[in-house]
Order: sequence, then structure tokens, then C-alpha cells
Amino acid sequence: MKPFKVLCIGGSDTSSGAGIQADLKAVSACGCWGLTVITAVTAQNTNGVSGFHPVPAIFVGKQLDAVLSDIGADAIKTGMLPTEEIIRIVTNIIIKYRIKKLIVDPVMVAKGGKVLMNRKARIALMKELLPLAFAVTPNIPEAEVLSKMKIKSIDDMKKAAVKIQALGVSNVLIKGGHLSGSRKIDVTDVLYDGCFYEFSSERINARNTHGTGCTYASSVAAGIAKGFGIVDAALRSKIMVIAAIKEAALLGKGYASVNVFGDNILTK
Ligand code: PXL
Repeated sequence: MKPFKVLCIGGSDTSSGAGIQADLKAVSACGCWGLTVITAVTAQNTNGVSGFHPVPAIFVGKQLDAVLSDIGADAIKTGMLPTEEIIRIVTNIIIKYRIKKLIVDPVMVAKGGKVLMNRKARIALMKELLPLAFAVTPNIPEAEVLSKMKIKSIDDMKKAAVKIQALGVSNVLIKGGHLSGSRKIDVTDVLYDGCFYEFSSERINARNTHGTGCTYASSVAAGIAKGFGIVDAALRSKIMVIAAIKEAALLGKGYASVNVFGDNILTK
């Protein structure tokens, strides 16, 4: 068989809940072949990230060329991109290989508060990488940084989505899990592709959500690789992520990780 190929570019998570390990599991659960380019090695467990080492940018480029010059990719998903040098290399490669199906998960801060991307990298992501992207998948704090506005409501999410699209990315999927205040019982994600879509679901145990963002974005990338449109890919991914939170792997003493291979996952 010839599988659909999804290249995941991001950091390694020793706990396998988030990062490249989550990406590979999500892409596999969606029936695609995951390819991986590592941008950083983190040391982390269920309590948080205790440190990380970026991979030298030139070697990130070597990994990318190795994969794309031979195997290619039907879609590319980026996660942790810790330095502007790495972002520049990734950007050049996206241009060189004329990649159109690029999904950017703008990973900025880990759950425990560890900053995974420096300020210069944030600017490079906004100015150089996002204009090449098909879709971006920020959570609320990331969407606030990208849109330079506070987000307190679903209306604010929509305003922010329009501002983020103006950075040059076609589709904006803002995940509502971090929205505080009145939204205690449900979670609404907002997708903007020129029209607005709202995907609402019940709020599930917030302690069991490590890896949610990586899993969601990788699943969207797999859907796009398979030829789904953004609305279909996003909706299917949300459904998978909800199931993966319900099936979270209860490991360690901190936050449990989402588990796309739990007992009740439909893709099994
Ligand atoms: O969830 C964001 C994320 C992405 N990539 C890596 C991470 C994390 C969060 O901890 O460690 C490698």
C-alpha cells in the first residue's frame, strides 16, 4: 500500500504525552504514516518540563532534506520550534519543496509554564512561517499573542481569528479549552476560513489533557493529507481528541496524557 504521509516537526517529550510522540500516535491512529523531524529534546514527566536542548538548526535542515528529498509529505505539521534559526530553516524548506498543506501548531508554553519558544522565534513564526501556512491551531493564550488582543469570550475568539488570518494563514482554528469565566461546562473551538464555525462539546476533566494540542493539530494534518477540507478535518479531530481525553493514560503524579489508543477509541 501507499500510505498518506504526514511529516511532524517538533520536540521530543520523554513522557510521550505531547510533542513528537503524541504526533506520531495521532497520525497513526488516523491511518497515515508519520514522519518525524526533531527540533528539540525535552526532559519532562507528568509534572512538567524540567529542561530542553534545541537541535542545531542546520541539523534540523538535514533531517528535513533527508525525508522530503526521498519520501515527501502529503501534509506537514509543526509543533515546538524553539529558535528563530530553526524557524528560518523550516520556512526555507517549505518554500523549496513547495509545501501547500502546512499546519502550524504555535507551541509557546508547556502546561507547567515552561517557555518553549523564545521571543525572536515568536516574531519569526508570525512574520515568516504563518504566511506560508494552510492552517494554524492556537489555544487561547497563543491566540492572544498572535492577535495582540485579550480573549474573554467566543466573540473575542472570532475577532482574534480574523486578525490572525490577516497574518497570511488561510484557516484559523482557535481552541477554547483555556477560556475562563462562564464557560465552565463546555468548550467551544472557533474555526475561521472566511466563514465562522463553532464546535462545542462538554468540558472533560482538565487534569487529563497533556498532549491535547499536539494530538489535535496532528489529526487535522492527517485529515488534510487524506484530502478532507478544513471543516471536516477539524471536526473529526475534535471528536478524536475528546475520546482521547476520556481515555487518558493515568501515569505519574501530575497531569495525565491524552491517549488515542484507549479502549473506546473508534479508530482502533
Ligand atoms: O503541548 C505542547 C508541547 C509541544 N511539544 C513538546 C512539549 C509540549 C508540552 O509540554 O513538551 C515537545
